[in-house]
Amino acid sequence: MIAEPQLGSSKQESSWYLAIASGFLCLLGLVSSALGEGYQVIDVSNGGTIKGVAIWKGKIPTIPPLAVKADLDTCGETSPSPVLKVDPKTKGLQNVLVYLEQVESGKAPAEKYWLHMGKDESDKEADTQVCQFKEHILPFVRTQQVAIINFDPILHNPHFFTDKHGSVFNVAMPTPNKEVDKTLLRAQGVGLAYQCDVHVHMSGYAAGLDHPYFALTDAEGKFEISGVPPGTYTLVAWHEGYKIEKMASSRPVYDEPHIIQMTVDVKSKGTLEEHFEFPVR
Ligand SMILES: [Cu+2]
Repeated sequence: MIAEPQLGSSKQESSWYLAIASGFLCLLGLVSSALGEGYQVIDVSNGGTIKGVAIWKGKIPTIPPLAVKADLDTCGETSPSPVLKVDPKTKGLQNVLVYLEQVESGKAPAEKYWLHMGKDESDKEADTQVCQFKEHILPFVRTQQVAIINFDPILHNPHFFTDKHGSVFNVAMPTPNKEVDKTLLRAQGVGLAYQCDVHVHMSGYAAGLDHPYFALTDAEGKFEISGVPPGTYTLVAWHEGYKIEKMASSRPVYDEPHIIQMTVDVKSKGTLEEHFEFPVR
């Protein structure tokens, strides 16, 4: 039996383990990108751009607010549902994760990817809300740090899971404005659940990717991915399920995500425009 690297307690040991393991796979001539270390940062001077919009077609469902079960004095009795945000004017759908499925080399990832919890009283422009994750969908590059901060004066407990529902990271954050940085190598793939253990209405989805070619649609459904090395890729547009199938431990369990896939051919310095329509069923 091979011991699984434990993150956190022996980071250095894990790094050595990973370095040795990926070196071994290279020697065998196997793909070494299984853990994200295979992505190579290169200078992309001739990169193309993929941009476009995600649109909600048909009637916009009304999603009821979620009941709050703890810290009602701070959080209120209900919280707006985060699962479906459609701009009534443009029908633009927010929080669609648009990403390239596999990229071997390209632009550098960000140093950190942020997850904010609670209301940032010092920054009125920050679009943060009490007892809510600002980043309901949180894509990040697995080799980089995820920086987590809680602005609220109450305990939030962000808890990340793998695609097999194993626990990746779980930390109590009782102190307002204190940043915790963590590398979540084991969080691999799209649609990985995360939640606050204290508040059943606080949940979201992380996406641990090996490369930085992804974007979230904004309030009008728009997205843009730039600096893409010329080539043929699979482009995916992912949106979470929004229908509550059942409740489990007072938490809503939603139906399957809505996924659109297509092949795109990115030309040197070219711009592709794509239009996604949701829902897909
Ligand atoms: Cu919480």
